Amino acid sequence: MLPGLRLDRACQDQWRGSIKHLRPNRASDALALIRGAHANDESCAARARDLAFKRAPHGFAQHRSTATLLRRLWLATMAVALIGPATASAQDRLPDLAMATLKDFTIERTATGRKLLRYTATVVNVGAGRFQVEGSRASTAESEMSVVQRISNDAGGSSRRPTDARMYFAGDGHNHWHVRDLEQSSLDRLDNGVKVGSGAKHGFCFFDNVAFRLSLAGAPPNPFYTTCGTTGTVLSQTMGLSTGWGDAYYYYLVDQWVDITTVGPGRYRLSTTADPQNWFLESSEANNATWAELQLKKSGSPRVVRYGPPA
Ligand SMILES: [Ca+2]
Ligand SMILES: [Ca+2]
Ligand SMILES: [Zn+2]
Repeated sequence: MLPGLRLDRACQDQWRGSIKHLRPNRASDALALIRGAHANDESCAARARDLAFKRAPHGFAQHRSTATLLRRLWLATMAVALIGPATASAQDRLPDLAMATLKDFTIERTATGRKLLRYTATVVNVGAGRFQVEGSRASTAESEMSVVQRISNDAGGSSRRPTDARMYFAGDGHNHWHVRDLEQSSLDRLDNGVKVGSGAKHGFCFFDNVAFRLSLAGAPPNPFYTTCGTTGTVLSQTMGLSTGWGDAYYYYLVDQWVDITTVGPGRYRLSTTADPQNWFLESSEANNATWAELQLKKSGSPRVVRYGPPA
């Protein structure tokens, strides 16, 4: 069996386009595809060879120079057939975003007379797999990057999944990359549910900076993701949260508040939701929000009445 042969969804994504353009029995098409496959991920190469061979078996036979290749193709095809069922059942290891208990509620009165409810929110990954997003753009003429989610599986492979999420650089006085609206907060009246405010923060630069639950299977003992990228000119940027790790936005950070200038004393619920637009695939989409019920006073810090479910 050839080493490293594996089928996964990433391969299919990677080669679907090329394979579609393969003309039956055109060895040149198939050879071009195979050469490309060799230059890429070996695990995907087997898949590509297999499909190329199926489309152009006679074409190959006409090429004397491809005799060796043909033998390899047979091996690859057999190997794929042999290990196909096992690897086809490779299970995705999905991340699971959730919010840790909200804390550090404080009131800021600004020089311009505004009243801001500040708080610390921590997004965590409690899933079996890492949460990884990959931004990319064609050139620096594009100010934003489109974002794919990379999903790992238990066979050691991974696949890429397109999303509607966007990445952008700076914008909040920070020279780093942000994923827009990874979290969203809402302040609602407790008695009638009417929304009275929302979180001001829209840009999220995240990485492993809070050890949240390292007892989870697959949680690395040390941070794996350590930056969200500080170079504005790059064409691609990866961000992520490992299993068991979290990323905290502390109450004193830029935009980490809800404006309550016109909100009177009383009871309110502050809710924060991870991935509110559901751009990212997770093992559970039902645990993404947490909340705290607060007694807002005329003056002084808010009192926490009770907490919603933590991650
Ligand atoms: Ca979740
Ligand atoms: Ca989601
Ligand atoms: Zn920032």
